[in-house]
Amino acid sequence: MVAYADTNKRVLIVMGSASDRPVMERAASILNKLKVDVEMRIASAHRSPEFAAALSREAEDNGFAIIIAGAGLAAHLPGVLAAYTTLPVIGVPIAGGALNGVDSLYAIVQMPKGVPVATVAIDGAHNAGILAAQMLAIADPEVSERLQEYRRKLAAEVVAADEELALSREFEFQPT
Ligand code: RP5
Repeated sequence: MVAYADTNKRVLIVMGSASDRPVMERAASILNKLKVDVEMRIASAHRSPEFAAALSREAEDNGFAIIIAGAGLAAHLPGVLAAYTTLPVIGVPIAGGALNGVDSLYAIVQMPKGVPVATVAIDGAHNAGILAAQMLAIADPEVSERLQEYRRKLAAEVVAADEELALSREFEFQPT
C-alpha cells in the first residue's frame, strides 16, 4: 500500500528521478495556481518497478483522477503507469542525455493501441498541468472558470505585446 499524508488530492504527478523535479514542478505550479491539489512522487519504471506499479494501481482508490508522469532517456514510466490504471495518463518527455529528450518523446508517445499516454512536448510539464485541469474542468465549473480566466490573461498579454510593438515604431510598413 502506498502511504499518503493527505488523500484529497486530485492529480498524481510521478517522475522517474529526483533530477526531473525542476521540470515536473512546472505542472504542480500551474495546477496550484488553478487551485487543484497535487501529490508529487518519484518512482522508476526500471529501478523501483513495483513501487511504480503500486502507485498507479492504487491511484484511483486514493482519489486521484489523473496521473501526470515525466521521465527522460528510456522513458518507460508513463507507459508502465498507464498499463496499471484506466485513469488518464499524461506523459512528459524530459530533455537530457545524448538525444536530449527525443528518445523520451518517442518512448512516451509510441504507445500500443488500447493503452494511450497523452504526450506533451519535451519539458512540456506546464501544458501537462493545463491539460489535467482541462480534464477536471469537464465536471468542475470552478476549475473551468479559472481556466477561462487564464486564457483571458494569455490573450491580454498578446494584445499588450502588440500594442507595445506598434507604439515603439521599431518598424514601419514599407509600401511596395
Ligand atoms: C533519469 O532517469 C531520467 O530523467 C528519468 O526520469 C530516469 C529514468 O530512470 P529509470 O526509470 O530508467 O530508472 O535520468
